[in-house]
Amino acid sequence: MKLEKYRVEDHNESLLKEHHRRLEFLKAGLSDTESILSKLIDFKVAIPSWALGTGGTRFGRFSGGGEPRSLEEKIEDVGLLHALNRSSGAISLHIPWDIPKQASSIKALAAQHGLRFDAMNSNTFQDQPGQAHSYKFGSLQHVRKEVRQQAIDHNIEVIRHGIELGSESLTVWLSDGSCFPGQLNFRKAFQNTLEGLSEIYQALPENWKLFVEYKAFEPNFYSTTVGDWGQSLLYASKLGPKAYTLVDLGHHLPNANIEQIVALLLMEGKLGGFHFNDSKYGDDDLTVGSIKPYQLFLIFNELVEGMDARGMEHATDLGWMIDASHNVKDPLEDLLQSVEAIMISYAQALLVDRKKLQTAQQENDVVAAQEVLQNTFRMDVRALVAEARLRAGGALDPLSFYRKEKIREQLIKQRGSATVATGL
Ligand code: PSV
Ligand code: MN
Repeated sequence: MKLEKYRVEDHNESLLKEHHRRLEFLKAGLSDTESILSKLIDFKVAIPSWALGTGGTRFGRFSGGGEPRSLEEKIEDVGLLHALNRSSGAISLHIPWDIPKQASSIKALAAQHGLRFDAMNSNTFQDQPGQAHSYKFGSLQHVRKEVRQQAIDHNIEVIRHGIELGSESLTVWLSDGSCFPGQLNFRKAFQNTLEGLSEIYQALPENWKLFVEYKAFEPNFYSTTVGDWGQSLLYASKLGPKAYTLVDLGHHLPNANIEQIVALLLMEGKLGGFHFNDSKYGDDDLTVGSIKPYQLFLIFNELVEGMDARGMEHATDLGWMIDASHNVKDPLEDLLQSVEAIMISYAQALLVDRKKLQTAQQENDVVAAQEVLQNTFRMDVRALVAEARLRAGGALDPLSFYRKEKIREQLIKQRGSATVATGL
């Protein structure tokens, strides 16, 4: 489904007056909005190919209809998001859920929508039909060499797919671990995993990065072999300069101080990328910013501060991706909300008065430091984000446009109401 440009222009026209009123009000209280606007325009968040269908739980899955039936349709969906918000200019594929049959035509289709391929994701947490060895007791950690080798070969194949598509990174998330005390020799599991990751690392092209994603629990509930940022950093440091830690917001133990983790990983030059989502209890995969928006802002605050301290390019030096898939919303509406939440937090973080904050910190003025952060967090920056979208050719209010144009209804008409996208 392709958006007619004039429909977006009509939509923008109808909202322009009110938009200008809000923007002028906001700008009146800010000193330099142009540099912030250009950063917002440059910032793109990758959409995972598995978030375009309704997510399921082990209790069931309730498809909303019109889900993409193929990789081509997933690319069309991300293209649609990008046309609306101009901030979703990349797609991240999971193999084997989305194996490109003909890489050149898939690449060309993505380019037509202005999309590039972000990190490739391997999958050694599920058994695939016809697979020789089971991952029931882990993949890279496995006690048997042939299982480890199968997992290594799979990751190398994922890299090959990625090269054909122009991707430049591989994210490895392992569900490896144990469910009961005594099941695993922790040291041997670590060493096997490191050995496997090293072989995968050797297969990376020169310009590629390897992201080692950690997760404290699920599907293993006693131990996880890449369980936290410390373990991930240990692997990444031993592997070499192309290996980095990837932070997924839902993968921590309750109340972890994620902003501090981010700050230290950045300081060490070992933060590679991000999986955004939100949660109340664990890896809930809810819409970004729907539960803990202040935490999201605090994380962005550290990201901006830490990246600036190292002279990094915000838009390109880290991998930015959403990783969510829940079961009640229209996935495209959910993704529009998630990207908006990310842009709002990023904009707010750019507006933090760093000098004032630093002075407050130096003077141990706890109250003033808190005021700096909370004053910024309470600022309504939506007009600034909308202005960036407008200048980039997107819709002033993507969600209302999506609803008014009945995009889901059109997708259902095209694809049917019983389609099921690949993924979890
Ligand atoms: C695991 O929970 C995870 O966050 C990893 O990134 C996976 O690749 C993704 O979700 C999809 O299942
Ligand atoms: Mn993830």
